[in-house]
Amino acid sequence: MGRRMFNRRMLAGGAAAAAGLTSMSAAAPASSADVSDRVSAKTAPAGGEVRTIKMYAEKLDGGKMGYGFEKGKASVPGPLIELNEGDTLHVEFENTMDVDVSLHVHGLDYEITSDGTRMNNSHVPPGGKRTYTWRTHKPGKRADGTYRAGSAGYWHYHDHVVGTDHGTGGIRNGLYGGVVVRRKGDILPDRSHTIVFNDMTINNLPEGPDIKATVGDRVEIVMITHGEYYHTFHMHGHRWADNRTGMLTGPDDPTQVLDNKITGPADSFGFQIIAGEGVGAGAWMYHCHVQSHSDMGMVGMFLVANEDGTIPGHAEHHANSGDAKEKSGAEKGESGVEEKKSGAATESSGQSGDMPEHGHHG
Ligand SMILES: [Cu+2]
Repeated sequence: MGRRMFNRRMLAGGAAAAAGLTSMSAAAPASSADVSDRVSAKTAPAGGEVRTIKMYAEKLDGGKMGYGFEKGKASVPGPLIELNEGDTLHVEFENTMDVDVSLHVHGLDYEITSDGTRMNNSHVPPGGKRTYTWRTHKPGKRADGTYRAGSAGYWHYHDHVVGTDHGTGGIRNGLYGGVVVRRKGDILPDRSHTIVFNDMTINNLPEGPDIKATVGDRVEIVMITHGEYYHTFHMHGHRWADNRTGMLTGPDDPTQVLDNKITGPADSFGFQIIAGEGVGAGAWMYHCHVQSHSDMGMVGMFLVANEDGTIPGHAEHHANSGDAKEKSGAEKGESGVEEKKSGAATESSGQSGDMPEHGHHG
């Protein structure tokens, strides 16, 4: 995939730059076996854009419900929404379901009319539409001289009315998704994946989705928890920092480096890792580390391939076992994981994770 992805990324990135779009991550250099080949990482621009996107709530097979940018394209999780500090997003939301639904966001600025709860009548009846407006701001100082945090961070959105006034039924059935707000200068990933521990599932699947990468890819994980339980998120062979970006700023940054983090309902965090850095290609597990939870299927694979597409040990595993893991993987395909290839929105608008280009303006 190396050569093809290289060209697609460069083309998409060029188009994005020409259009003056700031929400999509810029094109990354070709994926490389050695990250030191990169001259410098791409970074987020300053925010300040005003954009409008469409969002739909839809019923899906198996009793699931999902959000999507296009009709008929809803997914679980819903598509990742990316903003830069200072951006405003108008979400033209439509309810295609037969029950009331809403869109409620964490971490961003919104007026009470965009709260997405019954308490203030900001939900949407069947067939109805409503525009939710989310704003973000840069860090700064208040009039009294105190520091005001910016909006940058890993956040999320979810329904707040299906089933109960807390959206318990909506969340249980899949009405949730990730939000990333970046600060000017933040390093941009090559691609992002949203992983949601929801009750005893990952992304409402019988077992966790595969996350695919090539050695050297800068992969962003947006990790969200919902439902009834506390979990611990663990990745094999890769680590991150327990701060806003998941990355250390330098040798003197005292932030703890982790490969396991406790997470409870409505928590969210994110980080970037270089696939296979220092450890190479492989089928790396990620899972909840509460033993009974991982035994019940809260396990997925971070499939890190070499440039030639091979994954050491992985093929043998499949050949030997022909096990349930492979079967379920074939059934779910790649739809279970919400993936957004940075800078690729112009070439795969049908993909659930891409911000639609027509939604950008200003
Ligand atoms: Cu768990």
